[in-house]
Amino acid sequence: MDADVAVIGVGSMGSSAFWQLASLGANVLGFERYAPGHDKGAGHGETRIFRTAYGEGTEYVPFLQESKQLWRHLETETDTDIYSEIGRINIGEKEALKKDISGAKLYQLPYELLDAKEAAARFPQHRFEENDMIYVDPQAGFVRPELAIQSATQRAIELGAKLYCGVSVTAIEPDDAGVTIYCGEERFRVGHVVVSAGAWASKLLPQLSLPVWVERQILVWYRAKNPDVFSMEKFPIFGRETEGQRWYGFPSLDGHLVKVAFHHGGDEVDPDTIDRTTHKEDIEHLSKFIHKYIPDLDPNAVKAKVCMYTNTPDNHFIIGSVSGMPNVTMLGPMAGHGFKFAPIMGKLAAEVATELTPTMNIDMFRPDRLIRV
Ligand code: PYC
Repeated sequence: MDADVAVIGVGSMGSSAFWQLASLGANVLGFERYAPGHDKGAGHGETRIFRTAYGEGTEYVPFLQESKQLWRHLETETDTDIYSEIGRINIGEKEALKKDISGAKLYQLPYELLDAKEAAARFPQHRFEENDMIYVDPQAGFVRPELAIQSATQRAIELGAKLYCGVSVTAIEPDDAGVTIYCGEERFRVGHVVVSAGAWASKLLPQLSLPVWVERQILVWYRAKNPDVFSMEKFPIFGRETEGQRWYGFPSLDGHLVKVAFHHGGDEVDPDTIDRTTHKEDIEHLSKFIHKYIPDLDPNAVKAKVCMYTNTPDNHFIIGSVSGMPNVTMLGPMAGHGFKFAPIMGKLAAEVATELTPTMNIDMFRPDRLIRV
């Protein structure tokens, strides 16, 4: 055996599983086709949203609470500044905010609800519609994804894990006694694998016919005309539903540029052939929103990046073991909203992979709800 456990894909989720497995004392190998914190998958772009109430389902709230603790723990272990709690506003008609509000009530989370007039006085950078309601989540913030991935990976290595970087896993063959990992001509034999390959997960486990699809997403940076009002202190993260589109943005980290993006609405792509160049037509719709709703940003985009969501049919994550494959734990795909949960989901996957009882109930994420072996 080359190791107890191998993590296939040391990215957004895999780097946390790698760290958590090493923390549990497992003999662990990681395989990553690019360098940790690369920009070819779903773990780049400077910022990722962290929220406390959760429109995707109140069931996520306890996972968020654990996740925040673990982000803080990773910061302490690695002496880094990964998570910044600067608050978030969610803008939409009342119906769109219903789940945030019910989650906040259920878990007694602090929040405020503003009408458009009140919000315009507090957040003059935004233009609001008359019917907009604004949910303020003071305990939300953002995570720095590249730093998070690199820190978790580095910490795992310090704890004894071994990383094969720049190595593509071409196939994995699980059997009753363990798993054979193929990297071209080279083979490794391990007791268990955690598959955290994101957009590549279905290619690595073709026998599962995962009903997931990869979506091309564009992150865009706009220049602030008056940078002072887009600072972390004055411009919280925002999420917004406008004209049928969900979009979101962050304050300026460099004192000049503000990152904004649509949530969904991208084309279905193959991760091996995706167009990573951005084009005028990728950006123009968002730029119209910027012009109309955040006019203190110059609507001529300064830069843009491509990233990927790997969507599931019910929009929930895929995490846990697969019936008939006792030595495989799936950690993702994460349906385009997983980064904020990385440390708790990595921890839970590490527990499953080492046959510990998971410290939180992950039934809602079980792979078997979607696949047949
Ligand atoms: O959690 O708001 C979010 C989000 C936006 C894009 C990906 N996740």
